[in-house]
Amino acid sequence: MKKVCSGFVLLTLALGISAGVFFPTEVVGFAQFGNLVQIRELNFIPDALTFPAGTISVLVVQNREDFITQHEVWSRELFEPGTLVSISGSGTIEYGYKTINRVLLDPGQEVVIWFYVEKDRIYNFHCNLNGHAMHAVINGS
Ligand SMILES: [Cu+2]
Repeated sequence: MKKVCSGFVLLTLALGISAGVFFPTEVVGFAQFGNLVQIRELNFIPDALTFPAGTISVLVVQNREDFITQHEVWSRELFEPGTLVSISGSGTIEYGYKTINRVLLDPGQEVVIWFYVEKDRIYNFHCNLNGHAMHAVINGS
């Protein structure tokens, strides 16, 4: 299962970079960084990450709960215009007015978030679904 998922991420990276699907051509060379967060037992693991500033990076969040626990990923900073480049994956993306509200993840689902990392910027993401109080943070440095 783990190999299939990392294969999917690599395929996504390869397709995005080679086809230029997700990026304007001038930033293709910078899209080299990615990190994986898994959700287990009502936690984002890891819950603190550092991404290189000045890059378009990819964050993959996977729901890996053993039981039927749905989670959400919502983030003011990641989803705001000017930050978010592309979003995909098997989760359910909910759109608001001109922006993305959140992504719902059932066990086994994942979201792939491409975003522009600014220096010294903090990107929080959360799940408050069904009384959860889950939080993780990405630092741009
Ligand atoms: Cu949750």
